[in-house]
Amino acid sequence: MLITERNIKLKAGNGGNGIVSFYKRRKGPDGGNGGKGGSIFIVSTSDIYALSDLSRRAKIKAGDGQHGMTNRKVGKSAEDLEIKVPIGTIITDKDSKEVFEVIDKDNRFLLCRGGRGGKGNWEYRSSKNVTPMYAQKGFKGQERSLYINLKLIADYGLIGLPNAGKSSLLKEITNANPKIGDYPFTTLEPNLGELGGKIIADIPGLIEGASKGKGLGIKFLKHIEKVSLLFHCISCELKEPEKSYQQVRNELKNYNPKLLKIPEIILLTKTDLKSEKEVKLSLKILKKLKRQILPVSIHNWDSLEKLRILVLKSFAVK
Ligand SMILES: Nc1nc2c(ncn2[C@@H]2O[C@H](COP(=O)(O)OP(=O)(O)OP(=O)(O)O)[C@@H](O)[C@H]2O)c(=O)[nH]1
Ligand SMILES: [Mg+2]
Repeated sequence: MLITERNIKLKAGNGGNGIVSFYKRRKGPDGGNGGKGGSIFIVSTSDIYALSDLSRRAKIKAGDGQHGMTNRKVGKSAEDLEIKVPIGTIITDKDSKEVFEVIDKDNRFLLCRGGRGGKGNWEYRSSKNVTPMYAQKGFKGQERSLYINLKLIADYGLIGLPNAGKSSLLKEITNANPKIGDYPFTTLEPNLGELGGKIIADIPGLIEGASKGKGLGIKFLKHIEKVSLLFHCISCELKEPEKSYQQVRNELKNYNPKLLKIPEIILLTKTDLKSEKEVKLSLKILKKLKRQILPVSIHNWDSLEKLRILVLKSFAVK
């Protein structure tokens, strides 16, 4: 499943304590310093599914440094951790409001600094005090409470009336796992899926008046403003498919007329529910719109394969 949002706590390791200790015979101090706590780094990756590794963990903690030892031995430092996040991730510290953007391929930066180890009593020896009875505690590792948000810009959009089968298609052709229901407005938030490195957005169904705030779709139209191709889903259950088409186009136009300029392909969906003759009739009606049309059904593997190929080779579409 493509994870695009996550709340997570990160805690770098604490430094180990310095210790108080003395050489047996010489009596001088020999308490060693504590080791350093592990730090946490963020590393960028082009794997857009990387956040799913974080999904099972609400808190990630790096190890603590070891305490100092006798004979001036420094405690072992803990290993640093690296957290992989996809390029396009925005990390916000919920307390300090600092924002970290992961933009480039080779980003690696420190997010939580591990605590320094405390000094052992050997470090505190002086001519005035040859037997210091104190040592320093290790410093605390940095802790952050974060909101991680992956801003994926969709390449393609799935649009249409509620219940047209948009989410079902996204589920079939990508590894997204959206909610599907036999009622309108099943999708409440856009779903994103990936196929061949392209991101497909499935937005909630649009209804008449959507551009004026009816239903849910309008506030999500911004997700498809920058797509290079729209898949306009029309269910072949509809008696007047061209009306459904115009309704949705009207809403696009009212929201932003530029949306009408985006190339589109019509998907006549749920073809298994109608006879071949009825499907042909719907196709004939829709042909008047002078768009490329693909009849599809989630129960027809061939049609889904054609759709996948269309997505993968969409540069061929003008
Ligand atoms: N028989 C059949 N049913 C389908 C097909 N595609 C979708 N459905 C069913 O149609 C209903 C609606 O599907 P969704 O994928 O949730 O539709 P949607 O367009 O995402 O709907 P909203 O999110 O409400 O806008 C569900 O009951 C699906 O199982 C299909 O090709 N054939
Ligand atoms: Mg849906």
